Parts: sequence; structure tokens; C-alpha cells
Amino acid sequence: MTHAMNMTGGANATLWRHARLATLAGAAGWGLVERGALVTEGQAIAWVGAEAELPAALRERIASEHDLGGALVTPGLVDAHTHLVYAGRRAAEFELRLQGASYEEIARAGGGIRSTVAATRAADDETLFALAAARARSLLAEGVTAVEVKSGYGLSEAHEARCLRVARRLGAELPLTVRTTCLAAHALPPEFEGRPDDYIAAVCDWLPRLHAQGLVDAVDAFCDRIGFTAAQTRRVFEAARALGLPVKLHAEQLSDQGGAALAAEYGALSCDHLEWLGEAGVAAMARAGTVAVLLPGAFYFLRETKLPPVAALRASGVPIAVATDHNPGSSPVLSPLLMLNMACTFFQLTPEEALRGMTVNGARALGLADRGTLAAGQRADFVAWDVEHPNELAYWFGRNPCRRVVQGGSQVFAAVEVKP
Ligand code: DI6
Ligand code: FE
Repeated sequence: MTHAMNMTGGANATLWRHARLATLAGAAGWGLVERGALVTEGQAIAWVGAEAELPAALRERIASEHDLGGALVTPGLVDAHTHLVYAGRRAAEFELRLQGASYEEIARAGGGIRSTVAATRAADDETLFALAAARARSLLAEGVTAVEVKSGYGLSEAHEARCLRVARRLGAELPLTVRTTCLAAHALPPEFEGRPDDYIAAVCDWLPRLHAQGLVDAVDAFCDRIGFTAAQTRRVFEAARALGLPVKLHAEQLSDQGGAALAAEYGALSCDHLEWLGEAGVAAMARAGTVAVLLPGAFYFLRETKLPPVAALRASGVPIAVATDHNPGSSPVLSPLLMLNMACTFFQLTPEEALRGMTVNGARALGLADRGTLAAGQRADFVAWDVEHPNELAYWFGRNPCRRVVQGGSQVFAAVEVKP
């Protein structure tokens, strides 16, 4: 229950009290604070600590307070890799895969990404927005305060622009930070059949105009046997570099194409998937400070067996993030917490690594330096959970313990409390 009290004039800070905090503020450890509290001012955190140590001068600035009822508070979750904007569904393809067809075979036969492209092009703007907004709300209800949204199901200038506009509208109309990524180099559209180099030339031609419309925060490509070659990816990265846009890459998901090393050469924010990442790729990412975004949902749903080289990433000091990769073909998941669980069960991340992966390192994969930990000066994005210890966020699955979500200092979600 929220008890908001308005006190003295001039004061504008808000106290969030009666919580156990997992600040993640240090380089390692949960950063646990028992009997903790936060003070927010505007959209930022002004103070974090044990409630008994709240400075008197700060107390005078408090205009309202909320009792968090002993909940565990963490930074807001950052889902650093999603494809939220699309229409259609691919459950029939799932059935085909269960009967033995591979993801790659289905893609080569014109299904896969291309079938979603057809459905997405056929949907009107309002439908696309409503579908994406419902998905975004599911993420929000499980503690997500910032999300990356990729295009990549439009594959023409007009349709890529439309999908990116829908992504921007999500950020404007929902209480979520949205970072957009242009993934026009996701698959070859039918109009360019047999002409992948011409398609890449077209993508490089679209980028400046998409960017000029304020639609692009980063540029991504799918570098794989059923995507684009390293040489084609390099051309997309050159176009991004010319615009001063950061790059990311779907790298070594189904095979090792040397994509991670290429992306690192361009100072990539992140390389994502990485099941087939080799030693040279790990070393290049470590040198460039590129984040490894692991996507256990796709690993699980495609029934992969090749594990990403987590021990090597750890040993080389590559920051590890965890994301949903929500998309209709390889990861139709809307539970970020399930991804924390799977990052531990499949990839053997520790629960702390998994949570860091969806907070501080997820933020880093998006180039957002102002969030991912609970510390003074950070953006006031945090979540109150009905758990005792942060290790439970990776432990339960199929249960949502999210009780409140605070975005930029405002409570934007509260679970309905059912009292017997
Ligand atoms: N890898 C993926 O896992 C998604 N995109 C990509 O390049 C899947 C996209 C889809 O199957 O629709
Ligand atoms: Fe993806």
C-alpha cells in the first residue's frame, strides 16, 4: 500500500522506505542494504542507504513517502534485445520444427523471418502499435523499465521506418525507456531475391534518411549463413559509422562467421547470441569493451545444444548481459525473469551475474550510463519484489513477484494485492 503524505512547502523529494535493497552498485556483490530506503528527486535517485542513516538535511526536503512493506528493491530491469514490433505468429513453424525441420531449413524455404515480414507489412500502424504495446506492457509488469526494440520485419525503407516509428511511439506512450535499433539487415526481402549485395546497398542508402527522422539509436545486422556475410555486415557498419551511430550484431548464433571480431573492430556496444563464439571473438570483444548479450530464450526454443563460451567471457572480463530476444520465430517469450532462470540453468551464470546481466550490463549494452544500479545520481528506475533475497529472481519460474515498478521517480505499475 502506498501512503503518500504531503508535507512542507518547497520540499520536493520522495522517500521510498522500508525495503531491503540490492543496489548492485559495486563491481561485484549484490550491494545489499538491510532496512534500506531511497530518496528520489525528479527523475533521479538523490540518496540510497540504511533508513536510520538518512541525513537530516535531506529529510527536510521530503514531500511524500511510500512504505514498500519490506520488499526487496532492485534496479529496473533492462531488456537489451527485443524484436517487439511485428504482426503474425509462427506456432505452425514451431510444430514443423518439433517434427524435425530445422530453423535454418524453414528460413531457406521462405518461412521464418520472411513470413513475419509479410504479416508485418500487411498490418496497419495501429495494429502494429497495439500488438507491440501489449508485449511491452507484459515486460513492464515483470519489472522492465528500459527496452531495446529492433526493426527488421519491414525490410523496405518505408516499412522499416514504420516499425521504428512504432517503437518510438512505445517510448512516448508507455512508461518505459525505448532505445531503437535499425535491423534492416535482418533477412533478404523477396524483392531482392538472389541480390543480397544490392539489398545491402539499399540498406546503406536508407540509413541516413531513417536517422535524419530521429528513428535510429543503433544499427544491427544478422551475420550468419541465413543472414548476411561478414563483408556485407561491414558495409552496414561503415554506413552506421559515417552517421556516428553505434553498432550491435547478431553474431555467431548458428555458426562462427567472425562477426564478433568484426563488430568489435567497430567498437560495437554489444554482440548478441554468441553460441558459436570462438577465442578470437572473445579476445576482440574484451579489447573493445563490447558487451556479450546472452539470449537463453532462443537457445531453449530452438533446442540448441552448443553453449556460449561463458567461462571464457568471464575470464576475459567481457561484461555479460541477458535479454529476452522476444520475437515470433526463435524466442516468443515475455518473461524476463524466466530468462534469468534459464541463463543460470542453461548457461551456468550465477544468479548475481544473471541479474547484473539484465540491469547494469543490459544498460551498458544500450549505451545507457545513467541506470542499472541503485546509486545517487542514477535515474530513479527501480522495482519492488515480493522476495526475500535477490537470488530468488533467478530461482522461481512461472511466478511473477513484481509488486511495483518505479520509472523516473514515478510509480508506473502496482500489482493488484489479493487479500484473503
Ligand atoms: N536471430 C534471432 O534469433 C531472431 N533474429 C535473428 O537474427 C529471430 C527472428 C525470427 O525468427 O523471426
Ligand atoms: Fe534477435
